Amino acid sequence: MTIPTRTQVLIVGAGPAGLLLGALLHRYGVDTVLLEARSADYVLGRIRAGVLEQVAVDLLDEAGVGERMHAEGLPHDGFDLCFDGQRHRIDLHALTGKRVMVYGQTEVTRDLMDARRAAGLPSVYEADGVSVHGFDGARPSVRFHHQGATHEIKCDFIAGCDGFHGVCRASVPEAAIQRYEKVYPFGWMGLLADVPPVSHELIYANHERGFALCSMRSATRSRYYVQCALDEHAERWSDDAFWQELKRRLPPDTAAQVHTGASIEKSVAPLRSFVAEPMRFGRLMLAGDAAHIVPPTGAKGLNLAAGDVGLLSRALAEFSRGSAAGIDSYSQRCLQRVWKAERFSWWFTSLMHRFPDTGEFGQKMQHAELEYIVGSTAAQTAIAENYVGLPLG
Ligand code: FAS
Ligand code: PHB
Repeated sequence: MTIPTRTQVLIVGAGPAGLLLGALLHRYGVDTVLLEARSADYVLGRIRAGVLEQVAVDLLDEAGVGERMHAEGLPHDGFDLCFDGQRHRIDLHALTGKRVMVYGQTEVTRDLMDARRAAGLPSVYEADGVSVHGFDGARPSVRFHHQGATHEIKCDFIAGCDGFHGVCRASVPEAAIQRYEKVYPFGWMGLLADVPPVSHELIYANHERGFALCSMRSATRSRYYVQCALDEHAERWSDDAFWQELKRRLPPDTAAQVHTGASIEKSVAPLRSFVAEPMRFGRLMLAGDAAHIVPPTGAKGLNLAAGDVGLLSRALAEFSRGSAAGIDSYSQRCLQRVWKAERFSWWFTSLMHRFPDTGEFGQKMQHAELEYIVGSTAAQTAIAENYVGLPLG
């Protein structure tokens, strides 16, 4: 492949944000080049999100990559809250008229990569030493090394879709950016296994030993999480130790139905809430985890990334037709939705996890809120509205 020296939008990062942005811009007739630090296989090997909001489903359809998602994804009308050995269903569809789609981030990424390859759009994987330049003016550019050669690509905009540890946000002058952050005093240990899920819907469990989540990727592949100490390492846990701990955190009748088996993947993820403001710096536009992080409790990370690039793709297409209105309002419109998702993710994490400093009074508050929720249609509607996703605006 000949690497171009110029394009309209240079996308840094081939996660869901970068790939979906490239697919949407292709639909709108805007040229892009995609740069990714890792190999495509490495990106596909990362096991992450599992739940898509309708906004994300609609954007994937608009990008022309929804076929396999509709064929293989699992529409879910509700999920269970579990505490005191009882499961209580939150009926998303009855409360909001909406549902969510269970379809793994790995499959979303695969569909988007396949579509980009089929369209012959330039993508550079294993791009080393990416650096971004001139975004405070009208002629930004990106430099990188690839297969022993150094390249520079001039562009109209740089889309920083390079995740929390990427180079784009890190390249913004300190005085131009404000960060908000909360790091949680625990992590999630996740396990993926080719066993049938314990239930047809997700189960979020609040237990004295810690939070647990029963999720899935299909009718034959399950994804489970247990809250763990921050310094926990997955390799220190046998599969059997994981299964035993998961079962201890579920009601006995549910635990008895858990299908166990060998793990395909097992990893520990830290939990953090983070927002960088603003999300635009001249011709550098941040989207997805490059701009914000949520604890995965509310299943918002991937969905926020999709919402960002839904707004960004339209703004960049408008700019190519002569209007800067979308670009100028991008950051403010994204952050309105980002902060609401940050609040829900923080609240749901605070409700469902055991914190070292909760204390007996704090425990009583958690328990009282859970009991209030299961007895209140209004409280359940508030949860459901946020879980199915707020409008893109
Ligand atoms: P991503 O981090 O997915 O993608 C960024 C890409 O940029 C990566 O491929 C990276 O290699 C590349 N990159 C980085 N630096 C670069 C550079 N200098 N040059 C070029 N490329 C560079 N969300 C949920 O909703 N549910 C979950 O259960 C869940 N679990 C998660 C577990 C983990 C361990 C992590 C880290 C996140 C999890 N998330 C979850 C959130 C996750 O799904 C993100 O929200 C989602 O990946 C966001 O997508 P992107 O913004 O594209 O960022
Ligand atoms: C997942 O299936 O990975 C998943 C589902 C829901 C969440 C977090 C993770 O809230």
